[in-house]
Amino acid sequence: MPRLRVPLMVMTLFLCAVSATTAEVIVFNTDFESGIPSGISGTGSLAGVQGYSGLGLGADVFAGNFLRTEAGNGVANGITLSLSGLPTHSSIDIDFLLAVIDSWDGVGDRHHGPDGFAVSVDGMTIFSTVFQNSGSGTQTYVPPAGVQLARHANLGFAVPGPSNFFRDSAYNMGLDPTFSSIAHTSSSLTVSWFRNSGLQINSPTFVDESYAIDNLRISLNGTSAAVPEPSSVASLTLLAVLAFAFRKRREVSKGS
Ligand SMILES: [Ca+2]
Ligand SMILES: [Ca+2]
Ligand SMILES: [Ca+2]
Repeated sequence: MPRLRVPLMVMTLFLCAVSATTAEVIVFNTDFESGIPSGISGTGSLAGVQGYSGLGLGADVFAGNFLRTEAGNGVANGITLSLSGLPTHSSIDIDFLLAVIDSWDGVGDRHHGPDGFAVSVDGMTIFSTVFQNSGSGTQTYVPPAGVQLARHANLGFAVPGPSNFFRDSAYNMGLDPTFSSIAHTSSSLTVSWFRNSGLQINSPTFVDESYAIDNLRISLNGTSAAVPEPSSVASLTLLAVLAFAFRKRREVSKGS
């Protein structure tokens, strides 16, 4: 049956295309404009973005409210997102805007700092750095291209008012490759944002640096696609055309 070879080969290719098809699926997405979504716990509270408003590009722009905390060091004092029931996947992307607010003192300040910030996935730290906004210390974080949205800018918040010590910075961390294609396969996911050193308390009521996140999005990579992607649709169309041609040829062959 030599005429069967072509359709069978095409069908095999098509099945391969379907089984190899993967998709990116967004499983969590918030801009904090409708409150704090379920799944988020910790010390964060909603705050107006003040001078951060409008910083960013495209869909990832600071606006309205973000989730801010002035709490101390460690995961228990940070912000945590917990998701469960995730479909099969091979890795995740974490997109978020980060506001580094007021007097982060970097490394090498004589009295304060290093003011460290970290992110963990399922308890494993994947990002750890030191920020500097103030007039002393140095920053260890070197933002990749496109990540930094503002640095040493007065964007609001400090109780004492604008000064060189209470400047601010803004970053689109989703553009830092650290937060793309993070190996992860579990059906549950825990992401924590937290300080891991520093935190300067100037009075019982005034913490002189804080951070906030906005436009938080979690995407899964390598999920099984329920709907064939365009390449598979093209294969399906090709298969249908060839099957039709094959049938026609067989009908002609029978008739002859
Ligand atoms: Ca917002
Ligand atoms: Ca400030
Ligand atoms: Ca400080």
